[in-house]
Amino acid sequence: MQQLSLFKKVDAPPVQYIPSFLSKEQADLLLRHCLDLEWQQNQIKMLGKLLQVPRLETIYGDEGCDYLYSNSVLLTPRPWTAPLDSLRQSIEHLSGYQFNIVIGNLYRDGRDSIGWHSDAEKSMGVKPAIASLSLGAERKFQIRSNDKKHSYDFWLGHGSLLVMQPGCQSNWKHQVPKTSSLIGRRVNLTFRPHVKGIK
Ligand SMILES: O=C(O)CCC(=O)C(=O)O
Repeated sequence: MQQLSLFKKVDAPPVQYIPSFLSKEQADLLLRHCLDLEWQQNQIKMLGKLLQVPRLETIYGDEGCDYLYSNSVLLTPRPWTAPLDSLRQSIEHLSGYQFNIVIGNLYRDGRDSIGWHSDAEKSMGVKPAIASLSLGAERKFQIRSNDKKHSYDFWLGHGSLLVMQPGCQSNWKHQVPKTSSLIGRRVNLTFRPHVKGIK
């Protein structure tokens, strides 16, 4: 399996990118399944204002793994679907990490995005590993060091997997910026650990 590891390079983010984690046929099937999941338009409180999150979101996972982010959006998991659970097991097998939840983002077109952030919610425990699977339209994923001295761009393609290793969230931020290109839908699934009972 072709795999790109940057994390042995000095000043590179601790990530591994596997462009063809899924075959095209597997990725097409999974995309169809994901488009039928329960997606919701959430609102986030920022600077005292309630704004629409610029993408649709969903969460599946173990019971008791509610996920609160930005002290504002609470996601309560639905039970695993069979395809998501089987994907979780393949990713656990490959990466050696364990995951209790998967958060989905549906980017309807190039206007949908996620801004600079790190995923450091207490509910994931200390130094979580996060595995991010992409389906549909290719989008630019940017990652930069907290001191802004180092930055890298990845083009996350259909069926690819990006594993953010422990420590990545403490020292690096990432985003998927808006684009004016006419592009189609993209689904991103981030498999995460969760310390049950902590929000
Ligand atoms: O869509 C992506 O590739 C990134 C998603 C992300 O950063 C997140 O869910 O926290």
